[in-house]
Amino acid sequence: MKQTPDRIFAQPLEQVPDFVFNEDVAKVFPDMIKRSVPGYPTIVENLGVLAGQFAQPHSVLYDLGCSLGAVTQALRRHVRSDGCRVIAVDNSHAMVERCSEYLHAQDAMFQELLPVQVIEADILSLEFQPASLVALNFTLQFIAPEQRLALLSRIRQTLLPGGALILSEKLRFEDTEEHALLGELHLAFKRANGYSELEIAQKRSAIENVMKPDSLEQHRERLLAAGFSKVVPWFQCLNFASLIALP
Ligand code: GEK
Repeated sequence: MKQTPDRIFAQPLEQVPDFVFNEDVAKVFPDMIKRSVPGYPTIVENLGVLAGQFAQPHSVLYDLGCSLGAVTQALRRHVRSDGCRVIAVDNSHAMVERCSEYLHAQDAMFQELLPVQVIEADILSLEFQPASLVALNFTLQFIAPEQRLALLSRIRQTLLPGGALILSEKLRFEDTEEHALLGELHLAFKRANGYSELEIAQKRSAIENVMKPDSLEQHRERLLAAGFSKVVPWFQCLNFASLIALP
């Protein structure tokens, strides 16, 4: 399927507003995330593969901050346990509307796909059901830092034995040189994907108040404080990484 190209920040803006997941973003999202997040297609596909190892029969799998449902689709491709169902949640109306359309189109075309419920809700006020897999694929970084521990603690409590949380995030680095180097290399990645200096600068200024990355050390400490027993990084590409957290 041809993806609509992301040109959101291509024209000079007098004032760059804070980034929001609105209709304009939802329209170009697959192109935007692929050209902005190094390793995104690999993370999404393998998140499905990993989920296949942790999913317990007859349990719920959560895709939190699902956007257009890329992770849910990977779960559908890889999870083979009996009786699982996916609950995909996002608080952006535009995302949820498109996500539901895509997933229901799949339902109409293929049989025996995992059932999916798409919910428009804030994950901070969601009542979790017992689950064997929770995916937070580049979502936690948009949650206010002071709310992150409480959310992770509730996710920990909802996880069944044998299950896992898979957490993907942009990272910051405590070593200043490492932070600067990986930041520069990320800019090179964006330029190589066709973003202009203007687009890069305007996107950065739109997102800086909205998305607050943590370091790997902060993630590990917070996950342990939330009650997880083990934190295992399984993927890193430049300043983007994904972790498995075990209950
Ligand atoms: C993917 N996982 O394609 N409650 C619910 N949703 C939220 C909240 C919240 N409090 N805060 C932010 N979101 C996807 C990509 S994008 C990452 C995830 C990115 C949602 C927000 O509306 C957006 O759709 C998503 O989290 C973050 O694998 O754009 O860098």
